[in-house]
Amino acid sequence: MLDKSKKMFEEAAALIPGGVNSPVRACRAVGADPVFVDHGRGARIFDVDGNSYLDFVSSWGPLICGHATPWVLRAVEEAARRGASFGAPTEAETRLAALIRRFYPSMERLRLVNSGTEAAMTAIRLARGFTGRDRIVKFQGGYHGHADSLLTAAGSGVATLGLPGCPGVPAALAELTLTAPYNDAAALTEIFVRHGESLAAVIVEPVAGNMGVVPPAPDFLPAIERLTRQYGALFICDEVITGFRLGLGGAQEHFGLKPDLTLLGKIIGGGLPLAAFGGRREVMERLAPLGDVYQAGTLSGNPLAVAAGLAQVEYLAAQSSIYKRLAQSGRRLADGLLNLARENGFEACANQVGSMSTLFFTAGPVSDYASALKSDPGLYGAFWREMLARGMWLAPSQFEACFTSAAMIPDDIEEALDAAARAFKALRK
Ligand code: KE4
Repeated sequence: MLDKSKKMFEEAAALIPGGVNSPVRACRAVGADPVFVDHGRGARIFDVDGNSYLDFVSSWGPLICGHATPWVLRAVEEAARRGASFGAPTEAETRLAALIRRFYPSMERLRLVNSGTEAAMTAIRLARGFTGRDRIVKFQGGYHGHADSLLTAAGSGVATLGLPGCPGVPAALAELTLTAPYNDAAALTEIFVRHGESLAAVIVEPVAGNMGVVPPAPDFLPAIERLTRQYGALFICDEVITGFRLGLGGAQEHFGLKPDLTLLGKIIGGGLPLAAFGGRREVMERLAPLGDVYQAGTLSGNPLAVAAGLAQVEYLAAQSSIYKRLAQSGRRLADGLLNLARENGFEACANQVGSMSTLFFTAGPVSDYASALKSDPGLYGAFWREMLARGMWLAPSQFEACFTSAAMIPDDIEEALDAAARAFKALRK
């Protein structure tokens, strides 16, 4: 069934640590070997052994409209004919920046980079440079890429692999990152009372996606906004997942936020390596060459990635009814999986915001990292394997988001729920 994949995995493992170029793809947490992909088309992904799956990973978020969309393909092909990279500005970068700012007016100035990690790393450096302060605050289970300052109590692959921390990050640097439980405004207030004058920034996923999906409590994001303003720290809103996912204006539109800095990624690259960071003009203009905070990149604003991102975002802007469909499919999937789990006698709860959701194998509720950790990862792994065998491609980790895509039709969600019904029955034995 997965013979070619197994062979490719062995070959890869002889060259690439763990056989993968990003740890969370390793599928270790779900007791499996990674499945090698041959291609994707629309809502489905096809492995090298000819098996097809409904794709609920969406490349970890970027493919909100599914695989190989005609509009992205056309845009990338046209751009490639003009040359892949120039190391000089192109007008398309300005067009993408303008389109982003149209939906994220808080991003008065912005820069295009190649990954969410790069965007987050630079936003932290910029906040430290602008405020002259060194400490930052992140939340346990939050993941903002793998920059040194952001690996403390990180979610996503760090949580998936149960890594206690990260050797290689100097203690002197790690101790400048303070953490609080997600959704705990009181704990954050305590940190500000004690350290407020030395805090450069608070960085948060406005809807957590890297401890599994956890929505913000009503008082949480307003508390971050209020405290950062009161103490002169910057509010960094990490919308790498939620940007153009929850709606065209992301979480800051959904919750009425005005961050000092915002991170975007994934969807704005249309599947190619592109991310962005931006915010208040006086902060962003501390960046070289205007200011003295340095950030750079050979392939920043790369023409192929920008072409893909423009095509994707322009499509979403023209088809904004997509978001209503995505919210309906996200709700149907989350409710359906939860009902099936409970009908089959499994302790479970589910969180869902728009097209992103997580079924947790714990009674719940899951409102932060500590409660997410009460999930049964072994049971999640068994469920993942049963679903894979029935043509469903789920995130190989309890601590990730499940995404519905606009390429899915209601029958696809029903197909997934039928597969889950059979998977849960198989697990009951
Ligand atoms: P990248 O450096 O992986 O492009 O982005 C880092 C990042 C920043 N902020 C948020 C909220 C993120 O979710 C991410 C990356 N997400 C993970 C999965 N949730 C990427 C998957 C991987 O590491 O392979």
